[in-house]
Amino acid sequence: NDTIPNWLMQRAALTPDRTGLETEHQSFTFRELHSEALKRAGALRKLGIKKGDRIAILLKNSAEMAHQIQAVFYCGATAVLLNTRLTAEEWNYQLKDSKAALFICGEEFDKKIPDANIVTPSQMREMAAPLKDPVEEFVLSDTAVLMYTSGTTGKPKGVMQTFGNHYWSAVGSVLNLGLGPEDKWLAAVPLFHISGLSILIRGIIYGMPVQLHGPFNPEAVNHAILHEKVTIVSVVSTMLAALVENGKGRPYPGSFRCMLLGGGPAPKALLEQCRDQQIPVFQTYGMTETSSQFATLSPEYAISKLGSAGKPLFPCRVRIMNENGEEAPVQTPGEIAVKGPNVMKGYWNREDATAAALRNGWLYTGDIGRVDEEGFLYVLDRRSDLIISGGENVYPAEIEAVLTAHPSIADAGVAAKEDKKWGQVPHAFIVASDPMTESDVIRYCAERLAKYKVPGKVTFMEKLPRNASSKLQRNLLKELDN
Ligand code: S0N
Ligand code: AMP
Ligand code: MG
Ligand code: MG
Ligand code: MG
Repeated sequence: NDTIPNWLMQRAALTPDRTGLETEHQSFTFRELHSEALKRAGALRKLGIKKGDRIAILLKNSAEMAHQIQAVFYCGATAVLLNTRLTAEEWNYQLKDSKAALFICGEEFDKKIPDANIVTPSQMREMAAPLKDPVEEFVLSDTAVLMYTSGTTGKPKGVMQTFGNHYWSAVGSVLNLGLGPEDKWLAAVPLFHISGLSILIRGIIYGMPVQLHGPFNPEAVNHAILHEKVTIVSVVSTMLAALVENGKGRPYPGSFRCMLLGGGPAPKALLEQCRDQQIPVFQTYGMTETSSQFATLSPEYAISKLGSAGKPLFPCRVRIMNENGEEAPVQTPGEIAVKGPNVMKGYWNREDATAAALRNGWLYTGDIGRVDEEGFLYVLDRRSDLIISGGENVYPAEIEAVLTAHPSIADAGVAAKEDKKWGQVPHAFIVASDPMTESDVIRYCAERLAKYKVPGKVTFMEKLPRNASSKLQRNLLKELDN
C-alpha cells in the first residue's frame, strides 16, 4: 500500500513557524494547527473512535471545523462532511447511509437531530488531550472524506475521496497555477464542498497560508484582496457577480493573481466584465467526484479562449465520447469523460452507481462538452437535468419525489428557471388532484428540502408532457417557461 506522510504532521515538521490558517480573529502556524488537530484527535479516541470509522461533521466554516477535519485524519477515520443548508431529514439520511460512528455537530444545529451519537465542539474541547499514536502515514487508497451528491434517482450518494485523490488534486492545481512565497488563498466557499476543502488541503501540502471566511461577505472578500495580500480566491459565479458589484471603482492590486471560478457555468457577460476590469479569472471545470479542479484555463489563454474551461491539469485526461462509446471528433459535442489520480474511488456502498460512472478507468461525468482543435474544453450542458443554483446542485428527481408524495399532488415535474442572482432556480410544474396554491406547495417543500431546492416558481397544469413510454419530458417543461 502506497503511503504519504500525514500531511499536517509533515508540514508542521518542515515549516512549523509559517502561518497556515487565518480567520477574522485568529491566526495559526502549522505547528499550532498540528497541535489543535492532535488534541481533538485525543478527544475522538476517548469517544471510542478507531481506524476506519466514519465521523460526520456539521459545522460552519471556522478554524474549529478545519481542526476537526484534520483530527479525524489523525485517528485514521473518514470525515463525512454535511452541507449546512440541508434540512434535518436530509442530514439524517446521510448519517444513516454513512453509518457514522460519531456526529460532530455545531450547537446551532443539534436540536434538530434525533438518535445520533452527537458531540459538540465545546464538549470535545473539554475532553481534549494530545493523541499518543496519531496516524503517521496516510494510505493513498484509503477514503479520507465522504461528500454526498445527489443523482438522477434522487438518493444522495457518498463520493469516496481518497488521500491520494486529494494529494494529486493539490499537485495538479499547483503545476498549473504555480506557487510563490507571497501566495495566500482565500476560502469563502464552504469547507463541506470540495471547492472549500481543497483549499485547506492545498495550503497544508504547499505550506501556504489560507484565509478562511465564515458566511460569504463580498465587502470582506474585496477588503482581503485589496488590503490583506490575498493572491488567490475560489468562487462560483453568484459570488463573483457580487464581488464585481461590491468592488466597483476599486481595481484589484497586481499581486492578486487568480480568481478561480468553478462549480457551474460562467455567464459570458460576467467573464467579459471581469476581462474589462482586469480581474484575472481562471475558469475551471471540476466536480466532487474529481476532488475539485480537473481542467483549468491558463492565464495566457484567458482572453483568446474566453468561455472555455481550459485544458486538463497535468495528471488528468479529458475525452469526449459519442453514443457508441467511441471518442468523438474534434469540435463534436459528446459526454465528457475524465481520467486521473484525483478521480474518486467510487460511491460509498453503491456498486451499481459506481460501475455506471467508472468504466475502463474513465469517469463518465454526464456533462456534455466539446474540445476544439487545440484541445480546449468547452462545457455545453449539464448532466442529467442538473440544476445549479448559486453553486449548489439541485436534482429535479429529488424534488419531484417530495412533491408527488403529497396527497393532493397527482403528478409533478421540475425544470430549471433562469435566475439573475442564482443562475438557475427550480421551477415546479404540478398536476393537483385537490385545490392548492403556490404557497401551499412552497411551504410543504420548505419543511422537507434545503432552501435552495425549494421551487422558486410553481405552475399548475392539467397534464405534464410525457413521451410514449410515459417518461417526463423535462426539456419541454423548460421551454414552457423562460
Ligand atoms: C452563493 C452563496 C455564497 C450564497 O450564500 P449567502 O449569500 O451567504 O446566502 P445566505 O446569507 O446564507 O442566505 C441568503 C438567502 O439565500 C438562500 N441561498 C443561499 N445560497 C443559495 C443558493 N446557492 N441557491 C439558492 N438560494 C440560496 C438562503 O437560503 C437564504 O434564503 P432565505 O433568506 O430565504 O432564508 C452560497 O450559496 C455558496 O457558498 N455557494 C457556493 C457553493 C459551492 O462552493 N459550490 C461548489 C460545489 N462544487 C464543487 O465544489 C466542485 C467544483 C470546485 O471544486 C470549485 C468550485 C469553485 C471554485 C473552485 C473549485 C475548484 O475546483 O477548486
Ligand atoms: P458538483 O457535483 O457539485 O461537484 O458539481 C459539478 C458539476 O458542476 C459538473 O458536473 C458540471 O455539471 C458543473 N460544472 C462544473 N464546472 C463547470 C464549468 N466550468 N462549466 C459548466 N459547468 C460546470
Ligand atoms: Mg454537489
Ligand atoms: Mg449572507
Ligand atoms: Mg401524491
